Amino acid sequence: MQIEAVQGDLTRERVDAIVNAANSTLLGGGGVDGAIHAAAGPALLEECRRVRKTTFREGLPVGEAVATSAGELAARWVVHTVGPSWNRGQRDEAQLASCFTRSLDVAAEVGARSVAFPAVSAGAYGWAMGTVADVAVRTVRAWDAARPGEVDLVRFVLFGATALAEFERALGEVD
Ligand code: AR6
Repeated sequence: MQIEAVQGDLTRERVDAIVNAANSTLLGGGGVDGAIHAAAGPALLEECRRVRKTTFREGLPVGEAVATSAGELAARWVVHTVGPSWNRGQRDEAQLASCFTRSLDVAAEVGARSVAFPAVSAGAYGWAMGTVADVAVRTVRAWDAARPGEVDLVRFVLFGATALAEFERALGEVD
């Protein structure tokens, strides 16, 4: 698997699946979630509503993931995951790791071979970017080791230079 980090706007990624740092309602919000819904158009919200009515009536749990189609985005699927909120006291790295593991599980299930992630939980949810980068890189590598050949490319798409630097550092540190 190729794992890379770039600076950019996740909504413009031409990969099979982009991952949304959503909240449990799946009904949109600010940050990357708001940008994805704005770029995808109303079809995405419609499908999220359907997922809520059928599969996740109580909301999508923290650390879980679910795939929908991607509306008008260039990507084919949006994989929605809910990161833990540091600001609300959700400080378990295993929950954050689960977002990356479950997102890749779900992406592989729908047949995605290239997946782009944002820095889940590093915005409104308040986790330190360096921690998110470490957990993200470590977890994606472990997933690939467990399921080799299933996903060819994971790209971390970061909004700012500081975020990119943290992911580049994490990628450069072999554990
Ligand atoms: N492309 C790439 N990265 C982005 C983009 C973009 N278009 N927009 C923002 N980011 P956040 P969270 C970065 O807050 O911390 C929402 O309201 C951003 O700079 O989007 O998991 C949801 O509905 C930051 O580094 O996600 C939830 O309620 C990173 O994406 C809550 O926020 C994640 O920031 C989720 O909070």
